[in-house]
Amino acid sequence: MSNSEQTLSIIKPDAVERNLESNIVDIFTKSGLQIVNKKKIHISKDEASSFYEVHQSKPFFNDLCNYLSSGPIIVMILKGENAVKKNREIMGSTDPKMAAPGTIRKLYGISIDKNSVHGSDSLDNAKKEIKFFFE
Ligand code: IDP
Ligand code: MG
Repeated sequence: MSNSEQTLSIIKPDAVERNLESNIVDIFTKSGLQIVNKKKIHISKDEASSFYEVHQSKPFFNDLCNYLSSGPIIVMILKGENAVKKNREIMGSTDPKMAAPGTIRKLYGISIDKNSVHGSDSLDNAKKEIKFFFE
């Protein structure tokens, strides 16, 4: 049975700054995820706060929003079989120190806050996040 999905991926400022776009895109495409849309943008702190709204009560919320708006990011729609789960597996754990070998966060993440990529955590959130950046 085919279960093609779309999910949202973001290459965060720390990875854009280090020119890791093509390395990260290669990891996705080699794993069978297709990039159906991609753009480089620089969002405001208000936009970052709106995107990360679910985390507004967390102690790291302010830093998180400052960080995501600190420089250019690359937002992408990934498409493929079980794309939401597959993207999360390819990304690795939130904390790069805990991430499995070969994952993007293990390869490139600097710290829990500068962890190089974002990925939607459910199909529902994927739809909302794609809408947020692409509609
Ligand atoms: P995720 O990106 O793996 O889905 P979330 O729990 O949704 O992780 O957190 C969103 C982002 O907030 C993380 O990617 C990370 O950059 C940041 N973050 C999460 N937990 C912490 C923390 O304990 N300290 C600082 N930043 C954090
Ligand atoms: Mg998350």
